[in-house]
Amino acid sequence: MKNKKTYFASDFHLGVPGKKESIVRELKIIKWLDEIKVDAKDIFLVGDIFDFWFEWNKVVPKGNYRLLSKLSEISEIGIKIHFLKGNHDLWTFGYLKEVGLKVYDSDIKIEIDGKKFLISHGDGIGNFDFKYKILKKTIFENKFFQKLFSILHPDISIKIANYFSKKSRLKKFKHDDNFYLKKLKKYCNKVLEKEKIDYFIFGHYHIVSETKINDISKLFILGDWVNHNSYLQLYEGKPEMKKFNYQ
Ligand SMILES: [Mn+2]
Repeated sequence: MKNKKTYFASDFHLGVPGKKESIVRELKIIKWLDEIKVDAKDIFLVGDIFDFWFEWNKVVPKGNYRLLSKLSEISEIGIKIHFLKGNHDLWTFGYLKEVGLKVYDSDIKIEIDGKKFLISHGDGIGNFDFKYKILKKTIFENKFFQKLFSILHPDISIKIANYFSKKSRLKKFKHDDNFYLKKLKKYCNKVLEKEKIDYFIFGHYHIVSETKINDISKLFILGDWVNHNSYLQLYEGKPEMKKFNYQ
């Protein structure tokens, strides 16, 4: 049983809505990590772990110490931790590697337990949200704007970022869950025209969902840890959506 399982979770959004609530959530996540470190081989953090993260050349944001040190401890005992950038925490430039995480800039295609996975934070995929896609390409992922942002004093830039991050969260879910599910299913089907994928794993939408795409393929949306405490467990190629019960 030891170190046989793979775990997937996303959207911790640490930092919001305020310090107090965020620390409660952080401690809950740490309890979960302590529980799964007993049998985990790989842990995939599928984006938006931090509600806002930005790294300057010589400066990282305060906070999140407990989670970062727990992740470091876990990686040191030999569990691989994979960190996919989300739309809230894409500005990491090396520090998280020091913590022991393997950081990915884009989607992961990987084979685990003989199954083919496509793992993605899930923002900006599929045939919708065109405005956001343009914004992401031209501003968020733009080196020039990142440089410009980094010139400001961190106390000021973090304040600005938090303002926009709150605003984007309020605007985020224009449509209901079914709208996104339908669009994501369509996206999966399109991918399947070109290659075989057993399991699609997405975060971002704060929906907990296990959806059949066809006889072989399934789509899992990981939910979040703001409302759901949800995660996916893979054991001997069998995926299972679970919820962490925190006393
Ligand atoms: Mn997101």
